[in-house]
Amino acid sequence: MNARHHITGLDHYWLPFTPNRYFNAHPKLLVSAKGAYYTTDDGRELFDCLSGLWCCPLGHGHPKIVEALTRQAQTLDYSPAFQFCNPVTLSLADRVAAMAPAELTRVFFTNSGSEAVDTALKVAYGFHRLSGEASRMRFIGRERGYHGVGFGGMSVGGMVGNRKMFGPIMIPGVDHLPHTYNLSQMAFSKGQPTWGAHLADELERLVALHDASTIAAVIVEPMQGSSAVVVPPVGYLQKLREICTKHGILLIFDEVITGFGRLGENFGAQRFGVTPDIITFAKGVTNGIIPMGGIIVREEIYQAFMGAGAPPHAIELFHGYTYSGHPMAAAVGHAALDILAGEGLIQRARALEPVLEGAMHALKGEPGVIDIRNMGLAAAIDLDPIPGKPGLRGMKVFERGLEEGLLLRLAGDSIAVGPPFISTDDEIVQMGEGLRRAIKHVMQLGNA
Ligand code: PXG
Ligand code: PLP
Repeated sequence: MNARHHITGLDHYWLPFTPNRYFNAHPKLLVSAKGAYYTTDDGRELFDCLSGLWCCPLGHGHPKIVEALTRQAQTLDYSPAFQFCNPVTLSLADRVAAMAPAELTRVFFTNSGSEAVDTALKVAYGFHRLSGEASRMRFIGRERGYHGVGFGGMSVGGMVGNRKMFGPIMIPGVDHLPHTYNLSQMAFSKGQPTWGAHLADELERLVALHDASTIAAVIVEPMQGSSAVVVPPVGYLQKLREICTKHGILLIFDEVITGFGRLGENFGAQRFGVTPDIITFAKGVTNGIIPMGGIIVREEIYQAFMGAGAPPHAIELFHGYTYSGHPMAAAVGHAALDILAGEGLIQRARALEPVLEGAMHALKGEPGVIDIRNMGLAAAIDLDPIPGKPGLRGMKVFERGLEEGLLLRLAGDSIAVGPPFISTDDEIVQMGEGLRRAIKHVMQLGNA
């Protein structure tokens, strides 16, 4: 991708989570998308290996979504989020709650995963405060966790790069569980590793250190996505649930990636058989087409706010966004959930899981491949880093992937994939083989 004299805007745009100087030297523009493919400005087709940024499982340009957008724009394009609601948003809350475990009944909408996480943390803290336990102010996150980039989400997050510049402005009182990844115990595991459930006992240690009376909530991704697909050990989430229940600590599952079918069930909660107190979601709820996120909470949590003794005309939760429950997003949400159900795409994701597992684990033994892991329609490959140049090998494979017609996701020297649920078996096998060729090519270059 070169000869980009026609590109304008490079002098003014600041890209998120991107090496901007590298991008300006090697700009990459996507100009259209249809189904599971993007088209670049120089006319190449790229298979959408990560479903956008994990958010477009139903593919691009679905006529039902286009139709829903058009209809909603003509009917009610915006309605104030405070003091008013609209039928589309109300009924979407019904549908989202119906997909969640039965105990989780109330939906609060946001516009992103980051906002969903900050909302969940505020609700968890407020719940305890209203329940007479205002000393529960701490949050426990986990190493390698990603919970977005708001102040709360950044603070409970555990990816060092996202934290180190901002140490002094983290929210106070946060501690972290150890991550569950251990190469020597779980290299090349398929699905859930059998080693590691005991790492949940570290929560008991944190409770002993801080005292349960100071801890509001534990927040984890049921399967870590951003730090390159870290699958929870068998029994680990069950243990976290037991320890939280025992100590009156709320358990928040951040399901921004795992929600809406990525693990072959509505939510990770159902795939793992563990019910949290709060679920955060975003991305797939609208197939990524209009931003939307939110939280789903247990009825008791909602009722704690409603029953707090304030007069009935008083606001119970001083929190919300101009675009909470935006009708355009809600209309797309309905269309996305119609497609998910009508086309049987969660079952399809489940059926594709062994295909993806086979395609990715077939790369075991390629030079430079040090681990492969997968669950649902998510997988990652770790590459042996070039000594002294972390991330460079991954970057080269990512670039070579473009030559192979693959839009891969780069996380340091890991490559993550999360293909659309509409992928064919063959597309997934071909993705694996294209990745193999990209890795072979880069390994032949050596450490230069
Ligand atoms: N929580 C989780 C678990 C996430 O995965 C967020 C919160 C934040 O959502 P927003 O909508 O504010 O970005 C996320 C987002 C990747 C990748 O390549 C992952 C995310 C975003 C962009 C890229 O893994 N996760
Ligand atoms: N900043 C200012 C000055 C505002 O008026 C508002 C909302 O009214 C916000 C920030 C928050 O914006 P949003 O509700 O889109 O999150």
